Parts: sequence; C-alpha cells; structure tokens
Amino acid sequence: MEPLLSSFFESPMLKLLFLSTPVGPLGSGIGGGVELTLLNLAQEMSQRGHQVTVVGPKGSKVPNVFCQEISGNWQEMIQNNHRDTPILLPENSVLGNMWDYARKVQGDYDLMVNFAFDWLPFYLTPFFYCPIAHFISMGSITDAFDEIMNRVAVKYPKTIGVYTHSQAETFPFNNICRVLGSGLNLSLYNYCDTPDHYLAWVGRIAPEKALEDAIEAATRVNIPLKIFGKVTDEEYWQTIRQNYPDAPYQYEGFFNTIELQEKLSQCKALLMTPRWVEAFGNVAIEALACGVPVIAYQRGGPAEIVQDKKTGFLVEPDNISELVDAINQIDQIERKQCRHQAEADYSLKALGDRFERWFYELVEIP
Ligand code: HBI
Repeated sequence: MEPLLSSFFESPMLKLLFLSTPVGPLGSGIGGGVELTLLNLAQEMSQRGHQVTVVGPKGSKVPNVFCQEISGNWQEMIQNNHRDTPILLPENSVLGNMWDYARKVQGDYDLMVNFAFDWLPFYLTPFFYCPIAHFISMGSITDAFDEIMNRVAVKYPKTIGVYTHSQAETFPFNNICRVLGSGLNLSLYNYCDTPDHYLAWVGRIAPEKALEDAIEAATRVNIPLKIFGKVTDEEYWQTIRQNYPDAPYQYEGFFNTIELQEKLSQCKALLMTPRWVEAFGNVAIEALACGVPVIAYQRGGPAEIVQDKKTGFLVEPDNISELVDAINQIDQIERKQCRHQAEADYSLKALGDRFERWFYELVEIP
C-alpha cells in the first residue's frame, strides 16, 4: 500500500486496541506493575494523536482514554503455579470475553496490543487478521506458556515485547524480544531532598516478592519500614505477621499514584527484595522519580535499572547482611542523581518513543 503523502511530513496516526491483564480491573492494583505501564502508555499514545481504546475487566478505571469494560470472571494469577501447571480458564472467562470483543472489532484497528500474561491471546494470534503485539510482563513461569509464546515468537518474530533483557533471558525465544522498559508521568512525582527516618517497601504482597527479607533487614538496622501495596496472598501476609511480631514495620495499604509518591518520597531508601526474576520493577523508577535511592538484589529488572553506588545499591541476591550494609551507606547517594536518572530514562516521552517505534515497525510504517 502507498503511504499517504501526509506521512512524509508527520507521524501517521495509529488506531490501537490495548487488551489489559484479566486478573482484575485496571486501577485495582491486582495486576501489579503492568497496570501502570498500560495506563501510562495509553495516555502517552493518545497524547501523541493516536486513537487508543483500552479493553479491561468491568470496573477498570482509565483516566483520559476510552475503556471498553468487559464482564466475566477474572483469571487466576499465574505466578504461584508450577512449571507443569495446565492451562486454566474460569467459566465465563473475562479473558475469553475480551478476546471475543477484540475479534468483532479488529477491523477498526491498525494494531492490537496484548498485556495479558496468559495462554489464550497467544493461542488466538494466528486466527486474527489484525496484527497483534504482545507485551510480556513476567519472566518464564510454566512450560505450557513458554511453548505457546515460542510458537508465536517463531511465526511473528517482531511482535514480542518485554520489559528487560534479564526477563527475556528466562525464555527460549530471548534473542527476538524487543526490550521496551517502562516509564512514568514524572510530573506526578515530587522530588524530596530531605527524607524522614524510615525505609519503604512497595509491591504486591506475595511470596515471590520476599517481603520478609526487607523486614529482617529493617529489624537489624532498627529503622522503621513502611510497607505499601495490595495483599494478593493473604495466607503469606498472615504468616509474616506471625513470624515478625515485634519488627519495626507498618503496613500502610494500597494507594493511588498521587498518594503513594507523597509517602514514598519521604523515605531514606526503597528496598526491593524479590526472590524471582522481577521482569522490571516499576516501583524502582517511581522511587527514583521522587529522589529515593533503591537498594535491590542484583537480579532481574532492578539490576538493569539501579546504577550501583550512584542511584542506589545492588547487592548479592537473598543476602540480608548485604542489604544491611547498603542501608548503612545510603547517605552516600545523592538524591538528585536518582531524579535525574528517572528523567533521562523513564519519562513518558522515553516510554512513548520506544513503543511508538515498535508499533510503526509492526504495521510497516518507516
Ligand atoms: N497472571 N494469569 C495471569 N495473567 C496476567 O496477566 C498476570 C498474572 N499475574 C501477574 C500479572 N499479570 C501482573 O501482576 C504483572 O505485572 C506481573
């Protein structure tokens, strides 16, 4: 097809359909970091003049962008499964219903973007005539997923996006992954130069995030730890409460961006202690945006974000003493450097540039 003359002078407008994670409504926090990435990208792409529609579970809240809400039962979170867990779909699946909707409206779009880490969208890909880009939000979890993702990766090699290199390396098709990172609306995050005397931990409260390591480290240095985030594994949370009855931590709850950044900005440091290969770690860049240094295990996404000894510390994974040493040296970090890094690498413009280039390549616009 001949490109329109106007495309020589300006970037052509794309019609984009974003399909959300089916584990809960957008804005609920159940979907973790990928919720934030999707919302930020939707805003930025529509700001750039693209036409964006988001498809999400009923109750989804998407500021400034139209969201088609779909009813049905949420998908079970995949991360607690074993490698040989079979593919599961609930009755009247919201994921199935979202993709049924997509099938009906696909003719109205240039490109569909899947944000679900689920088997069905990959399986359905060859049945659609509208091109589909897949943004993968976690490292490898089950064999059945790897198999179906690999099949799509082989057939449509440009269509697989990931957050980071270390996440890509968990997959058999790592060599064809497009590394896209993440980004934030930095104007929502206030820089704070004079922190209070406490540490922060932010994330979904679930075993793979290993909150207990942060509590242990905070106990040893005797600095209060404020915990922010949705409890997605209640049993795990109760075990922590029993195991650390006297630790200096306080559970603050789950907050929206505005409220979270206000409390987070006043911390001495953010502790990130994931046991798994964290695909990215949006909370790391949220902390940096507020001028908060990040102390993280040297694996997965955080190890690609934090600049060791400059915007935080990267320590040996699962080593509490190293966390403690890093906390004791935190005043060596200049908080301004943290904010600078967020501005250089993780603005909405940086995010939009990376994804827009990818989308244009996929629809074959030079
Ligand atoms: N589980 N089944 C399923 N599908 C998802 O899209 C999904 C998930 N678990 C976690 C998750 N997405 C997000 O929290 C990512 O940000 C990790």
